[in-house]
Amino acid sequence: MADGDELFALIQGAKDCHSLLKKHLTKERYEKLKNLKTKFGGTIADCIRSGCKNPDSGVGIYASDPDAYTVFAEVLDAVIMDYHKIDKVTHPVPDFGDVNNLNIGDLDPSGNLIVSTRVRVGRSHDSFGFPPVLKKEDRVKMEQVSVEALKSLDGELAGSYYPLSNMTPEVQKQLTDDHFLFNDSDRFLKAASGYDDWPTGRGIYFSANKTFLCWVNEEDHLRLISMQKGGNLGEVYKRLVNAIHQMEKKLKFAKKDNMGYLTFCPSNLGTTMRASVHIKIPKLSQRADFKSICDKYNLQARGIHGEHTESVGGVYDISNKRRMGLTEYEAVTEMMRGVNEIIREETSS
Ligand code: ADP
Ligand code: CIR
Repeated sequence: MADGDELFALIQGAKDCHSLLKKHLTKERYEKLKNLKTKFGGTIADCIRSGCKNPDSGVGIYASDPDAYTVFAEVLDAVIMDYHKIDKVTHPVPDFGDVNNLNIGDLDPSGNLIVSTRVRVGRSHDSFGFPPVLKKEDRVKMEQVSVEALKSLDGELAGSYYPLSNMTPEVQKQLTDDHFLFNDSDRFLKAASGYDDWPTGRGIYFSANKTFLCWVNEEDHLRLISMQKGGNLGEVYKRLVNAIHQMEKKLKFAKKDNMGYLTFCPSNLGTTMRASVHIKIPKLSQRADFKSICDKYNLQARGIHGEHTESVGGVYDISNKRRMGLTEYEAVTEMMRGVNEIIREETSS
């Protein structure tokens, strides 16, 4: 495996590379960090491997473990401030709003534009590192602890856990095509050790009607997901908040005072929340100002099979881009305002 100096030489030599890693990992910073180790044994090489091997990365750096956010703060803080557009690494205490009196409803009562709505958060066990420092036994242990907590969920969150190792390729493909399940096809995550020991320790939990799901040991230790057909963001958000509260009674998650919840990728820190719609915008998406409208409302547009995929038939995944420096309630309402504007533009053009 390439060591830190080799990786750093790769990124320094990369032409036409616009990642936040390249921008913020100066020679001086690299020299200061190259011999440090986190309490989980993580190194700067573990953090930058993916970004150095994939110069077309947008971010290019992952945290080897929760402690990396302290030990490698010199470079990670700079990336975090740049990505989340904040002047100081700071994050408010969690605030999900008053879920019984939400000012969030159906974003598309006509049912013509929004195909489905999904809100997810990432959570990390505070006693385990992230993929580059995990061993097979850690993955198995984490899966056990996570599944035990998931099995205690009740009401509409009650469901079953399906380990990937027991799943037929046909079922796996169907769940993936239907947007419920992850796979091992992200080359950025792969280069960051995200698929080591695959499929050991990985699996999916879902409720009977698949409106609440949890990914175990995909990019993050846990991804809690609420989703349903149509545009009722209020129902989706409320279900997710209930799941988060129930899981927090069972497990201790990694958090840092000025950063909120800690995740493998610095782009997910803070609220870790991504609220998205799959929305039909054939007209707006062809307009030259589509990107600038998304930027203006702090939205991100993705293809319909997830990050780094393409749109199919004018359907886009539109979500909040910022997750840090604002509360959960602010993140979801930022997305709501932006999607309302996207719908206004699409229907008036
Ligand atoms: P995340 O980082 O939130 O996990 P990805 O971009 O990797 O997101 O997408 C994960 C999966 O979730 C993909 O299958 C994607 O199609 C699906 N997905 C995302 N948003 C929605 C949505 N609003 N409706 C249905 N599926 C969605
Ligand atoms: C990259 O740097 O492009 C990949 N490591 C993925 C980053 C994920 N998040 C993002 O852009 N929001």
